[in-house]
Amino acid sequence: MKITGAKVFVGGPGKNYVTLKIMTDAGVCGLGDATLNNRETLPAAYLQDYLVPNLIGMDPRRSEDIWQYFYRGAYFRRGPIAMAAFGAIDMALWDIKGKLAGMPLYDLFGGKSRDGALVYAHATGADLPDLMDSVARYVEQGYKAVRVQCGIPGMPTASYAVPEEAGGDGDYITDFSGIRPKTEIWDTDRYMRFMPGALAEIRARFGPELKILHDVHHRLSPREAAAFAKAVEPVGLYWLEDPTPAEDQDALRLIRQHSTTPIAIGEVFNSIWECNKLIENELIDFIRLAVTYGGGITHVKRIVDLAALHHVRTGFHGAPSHSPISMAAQAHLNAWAPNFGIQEYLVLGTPACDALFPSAHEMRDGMFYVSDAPGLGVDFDEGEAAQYSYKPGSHPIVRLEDGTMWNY
Ligand code: CS2
Ligand code: MG
Repeated sequence: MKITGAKVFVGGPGKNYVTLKIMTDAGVCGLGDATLNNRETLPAAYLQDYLVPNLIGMDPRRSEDIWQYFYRGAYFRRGPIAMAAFGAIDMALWDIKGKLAGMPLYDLFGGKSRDGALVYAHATGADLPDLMDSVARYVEQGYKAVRVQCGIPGMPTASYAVPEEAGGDGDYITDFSGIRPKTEIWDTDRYMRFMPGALAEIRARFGPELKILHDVHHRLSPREAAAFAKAVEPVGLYWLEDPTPAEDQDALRLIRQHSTTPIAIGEVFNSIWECNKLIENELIDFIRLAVTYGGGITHVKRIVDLAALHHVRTGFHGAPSHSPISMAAQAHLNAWAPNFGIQEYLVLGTPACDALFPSAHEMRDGMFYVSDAPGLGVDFDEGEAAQYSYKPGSHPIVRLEDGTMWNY
């Protein structure tokens, strides 16, 4: 069996999805997602210029060897751009594998460990009353877990994932107002003084059952993160996410020494080598790598297996920057993984998105039910895709009030 061709598409409704379609002489096609939010054209170029020409003629069933060929053959291996490109190819080859076998991917991994996978939604508010209304709306819709992000009194601009005005939710992930990013101003002291109390008020309002998650988004030093994690211990968070930049994996020891608040890290990582110490030393409770820029199913499944040995559960990244293709790949891993935790889920199901990526996956009562169709269980409508193209856009950048560059 041979790969006969591959196409790369950039664009989508409100997102620069990077979609890979691999064709074979068996008449079976596979789909992959190479969307790297904020830098979408780069994995697309890596695929088009270097990887697709080499794919032609390869046997699509040899997904492991093809992964090794591109990873080791790159020489300058790893990094989000390369791993997103490898990841898309890997997802597409697994999709083909499932279609050839007539089986949904979860069956190829070892079968289902659960029917429904717990998901969490993104509640946000310009201030605490606005956030409370947002949480109430998701609880009303049946969500059992909600991430909460709040405007901080006195903060010079809106903070991460927070609307400027009450009632908005906006697309805080990629701002398509051009390639020059907007600037967000951050002040840690105001955040540290306000947020623990806000989280306690949310717990008091919604009771002990609701799973409450909060994303610090890399903004604190290890010591500040330890103090914050300690302060919110009584809230009983489901997880505190990215409390401090985790390139310095050892920094997480300080948090562990001061708090039992569960820690989730990993969405900015792209290989096992960036998180193996966090997992082996049990410095985190959830690993968040995304199948897309985590190098695809083959590589991320290795990380899930390592995590299972160390009581670390999965909590795959699932921001709007992920297309329904990688969300489907993660949904199959979520159905199978013995150490599944939770899946981030921003409502992808707009009519335009469903028209571009038809699938039979289901979301109800805060649980995601993966399709039983062979392969990934998601399709891609090239006719729909023709109306979309790349739109320059970028995340904001963040500065402190004195102008110092900070972490977005
Ligand atoms: C966030 C992401 O979903 C999350 O946990 O950290 O939405 C992140 O802000 C974006 O992926 C950045 O592109
Ligand atoms: Mg995050």
